[in-house]
Amino acid sequence: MAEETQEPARHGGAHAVAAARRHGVSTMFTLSGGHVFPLYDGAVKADPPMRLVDVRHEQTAVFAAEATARLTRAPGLAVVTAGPGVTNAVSAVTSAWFNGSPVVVLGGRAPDYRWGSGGLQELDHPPLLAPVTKRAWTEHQAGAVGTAVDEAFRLAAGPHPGPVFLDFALEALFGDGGAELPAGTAGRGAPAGPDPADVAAIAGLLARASRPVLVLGSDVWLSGAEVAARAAACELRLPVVANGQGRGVLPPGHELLVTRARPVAFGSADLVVVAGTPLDFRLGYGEFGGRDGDGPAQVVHVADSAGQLATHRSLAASAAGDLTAFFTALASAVPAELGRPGAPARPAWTDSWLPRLTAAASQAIAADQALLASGADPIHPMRIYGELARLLDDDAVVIGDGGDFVSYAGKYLEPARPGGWLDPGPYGCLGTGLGYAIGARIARPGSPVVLLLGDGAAGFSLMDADTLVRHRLPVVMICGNNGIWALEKYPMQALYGYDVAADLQPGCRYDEVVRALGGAGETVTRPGDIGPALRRAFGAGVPYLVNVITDPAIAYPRATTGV
Ligand SMILES: Cc1ncc(C[n+]2csc(CCOP(=O)(O)OP(=O)(O)O)c2C)c(N)n1
Ligand SMILES: [Mg+2]
Repeated sequence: MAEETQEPARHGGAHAVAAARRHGVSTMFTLSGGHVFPLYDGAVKADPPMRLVDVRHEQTAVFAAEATARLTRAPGLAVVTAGPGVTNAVSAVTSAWFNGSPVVVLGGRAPDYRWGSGGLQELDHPPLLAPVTKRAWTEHQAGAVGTAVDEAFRLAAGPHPGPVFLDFALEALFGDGGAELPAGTAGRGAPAGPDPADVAAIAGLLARASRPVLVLGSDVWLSGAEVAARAAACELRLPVVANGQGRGVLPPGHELLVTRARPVAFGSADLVVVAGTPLDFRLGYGEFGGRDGDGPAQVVHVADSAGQLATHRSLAASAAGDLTAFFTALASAVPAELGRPGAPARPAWTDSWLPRLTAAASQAIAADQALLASGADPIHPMRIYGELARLLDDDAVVIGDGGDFVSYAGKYLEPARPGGWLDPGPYGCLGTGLGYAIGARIARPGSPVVLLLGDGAAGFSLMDADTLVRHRLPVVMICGNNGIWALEKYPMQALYGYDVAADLQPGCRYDEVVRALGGAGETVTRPGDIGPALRRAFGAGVPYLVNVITDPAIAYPRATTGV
């Protein structure tokens, strides 16, 4: 096809692509199907063309879009074909729903003119997607596709962010939408700040607290409040426990970072202020205090929007609205409360509570060192993290997909910067790995991307190492290969005294899978070989899987399975 004769496309697909671009989208993650061809044609013929990354499972496409959203804090885009393309995407859409990730999923759909006659993949998708999206609907008119996609992106990115699903009747996508494509950049309204009275109430509680703790969750990063949160914590000298993508808001070794002193911090606090994360199972459902004769703690919940505030437990106070505005206001409101009736002239917690937590955190970190350097053979999984921590750049993106293997990482790898740690979040869906790695590699072209895979987790998405190879996306993959589904095997043994359906192939060569797909890798069985293998992986410049055979007898010391 001669370029000079190429007409700009004007079908619904071209309108959809132009509208997505207005919202900053530069990559479309997808798996092919005839129902969505106009979206590809629109991407190819856009000026400049939109990058297409074609993957091996729709779930991977949506996970990649979600990783983009979680790392860039701008909406990600996935395109899936009608019927099975959409249903295959559902677990990943649900993960984005639980994580509050702005993701737009555009779906193909059987034509309206034959609806009800048994067309290929004729399924009404929105009712399936409605419970796990901010909105799920169908656009039927070609001329309205651009407006509908614009609306989808606005909704996805608005507070509280989340996935949006939109499918198009075949006629709408293939039909003529007109010559005028959506243009320019979509403006974003400034988010509303919290009610000053709510901030004042929280400041009053803090000024009167003896043993407060501030919890910083993923939404602190996702809403761009990490600088204000750090400033407020430092200004008020509040001990901080970090969660999810909030990890790294305070760097490792910071005197206020007491995540490793969690049992004391949560058990003995008299006030816990939780910002930017739900009071879910990861935070003991918001029940704090009560340790060693201490009374229950008062709980404050702060969220980016009112709908996110906990309703399952009573709160001493709460605030909803832009988190940057919240932290900025809090930093000046607390000093104003000090010295008022019932409040000391200076914060009560800096004398003994903060030093107690700092000491407990340092002690826990010191106690890890032996296992992080473990010479045990078979390999103790913590030795992998001891080796990895030495090689990680500050701007690395670390992704965890697995059971016990990733629990170790969550506890012992402390990210240097916020946003760089991607776990599946509260939906706990195995299989995020390759999709997150693909999205991360594209969103952070200058940063090392490390994917930690349990051997069980690897089975869900490892075929997408092929996508890494085809699209030249070098990622370091580390498989913690214990030959079992450890996070299920040990709990089942504890409950029943035996286990079933919990064994995998011992020593399976997942590195050979990646090699067969065109990448590289190796298997490591001795602790001293881990470091050199990881160095080879970081230097390889191609997708590389280090398959570390670990000791299946080691179970992560877990207080609860969350069930
Ligand atoms: C899609 C999905 N299926 C099943 C589970 C239940 N599950 C949680 S952890 C786990 C075991 C993971 O095994 P592996 O990845 O090998 O890590 P290990 O615990 O052995 O370190 C399973 C099956 C889940 N969370 N998600
Ligand atoms: Mg395993």
